[in-house]
Amino acid sequence: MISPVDFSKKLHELGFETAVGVPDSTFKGLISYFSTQDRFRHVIAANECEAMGIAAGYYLAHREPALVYMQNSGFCKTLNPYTSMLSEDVYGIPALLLVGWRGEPGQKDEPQHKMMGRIMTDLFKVMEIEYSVLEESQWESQLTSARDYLNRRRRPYIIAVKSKLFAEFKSPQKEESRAAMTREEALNIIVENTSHRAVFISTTGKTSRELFEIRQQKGQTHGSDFYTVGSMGCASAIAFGVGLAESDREVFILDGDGAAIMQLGTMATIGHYKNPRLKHIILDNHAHESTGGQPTVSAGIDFIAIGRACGYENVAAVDNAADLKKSLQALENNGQLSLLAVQIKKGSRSDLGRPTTTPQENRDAFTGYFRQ
Ligand SMILES: Cc1ncc(C[n+]2csc(CCOP(=O)(O)OP(=O)(O)O)c2C)c(N)n1
Repeated sequence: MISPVDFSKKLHELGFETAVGVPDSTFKGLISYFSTQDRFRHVIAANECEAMGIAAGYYLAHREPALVYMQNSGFCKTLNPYTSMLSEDVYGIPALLLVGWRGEPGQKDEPQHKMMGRIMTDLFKVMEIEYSVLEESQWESQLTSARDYLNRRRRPYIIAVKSKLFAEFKSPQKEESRAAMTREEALNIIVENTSHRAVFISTTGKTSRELFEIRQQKGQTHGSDFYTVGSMGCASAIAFGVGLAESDREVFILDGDGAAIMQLGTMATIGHYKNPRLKHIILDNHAHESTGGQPTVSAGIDFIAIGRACGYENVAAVDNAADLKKSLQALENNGQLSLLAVQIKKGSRSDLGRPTTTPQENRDAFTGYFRQ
C-alpha cells in the first residue's frame, strides 16, 4: 500500500503546495493526511468544477500547478472547465488530477459506478488528456514524470487511482459534535412522523442506504422513496422535477450538507418557483460522512438564512429529536415551501448495507407508487 505521508512528501518535493478536491473513499487516507498537516494548503471544494477553477486561479497567481483530487463520477464536472479553460486550445493551464477509479471493470462495485468505470480511460483519450494508472511499485517515478509533463506541456495530466492502493491515515480525534442524533435516528423520526402520502428523494451515500434499511426493518414499501445512488447533489433537483407533477403528495428532500453545498444553486431555483409541496430537509453533520468523514464547510454557513434569502417560505433549524418531531408536524400540509436544517452527529452502523433492489426496480416502484 502507498503511505499517504510518503506520497505527500514526494508531491511536496516536486513543488506541489496546494491540494483541492472533492472527497472520494479511494484515497481517504491521503485526504485525511492533507487535512492534518501544514505542508499543503488544502481546500475541500463544493464540487469538481469549482476545484478546477480554484486550481486555475492558483496557477495564474503562483505559476505552480495544484493537485486536484476527485472521484471519477465527479470527473465529468471538470469537462467544462477543462475544454473551455485549462486545455491548450484556451489558456493552457497545468494541474495534476488524481482521479479515483470507481467501477473498474472486473471489480465489484455499485451500479452508479459501472458506466463511468468502464468508459473512464476512453473518456480521457477523447478529451486528449494524458494519463497513467498509479502503480504501487513505481508511484514515485510516476509522480516525477507527471510533474515533468506539467512543466513541458502546460495542460492537465491525470493519475487514475484504483481502490485499496492508499493506506489509511487516522487524523487526531477532533472535538465531538454536540448534536444529539445520528442520521439514522433522524431518518427514523422523519419516516415515523410524516404522512403515508409523502414521498422521499434521498441523497447519495449513507442517507439512501439507511433509508432503504429503515423501510426493510419496518416492513414498509420502497415505492415511496427514490434513492439517489449517484449524481451527488441532484436529489433536490429530482424532487423539484417530481413536484412539477399534478399531485396531492408532499415531496420530501432528504439532503446532506455536502450534497446541498455541491449544488447550492438548486435552492435558488426551488425558492423562486415556491412549490408548497416541497419540504427540503438538510441532515447536517458538517461532513462528507459517506466517503470517510472529511469536513464540509457547513459549520460556517447558515442554511436557514440561505433558504430564506432564496425564497423558502417556512424555515427552521433543529438539533434534537423532540424538536424534529414538532417541526415535522408543523411542516405537514402547511402549504408552504419549507426548509428544515437538522443538526446530526457523524457516524453510522458498521454493518450498514446497500440497497438490495436495483436502481431500475427503484425507478419502477417509485413511479408506480407516485401515480396511485
Ligand atoms: C460528483 C460526485 N463527487 C463525489 C462523490 C463522492 N461522494 C459520495 S457521497 C459523498 C459525501 C456526501 O456528503 P453529504 O451530502 O454531506 O452526506 P453524508 O455522507 O455526510 O451523509 C461524496 C463526496 C460523488 N458520488 N459524486
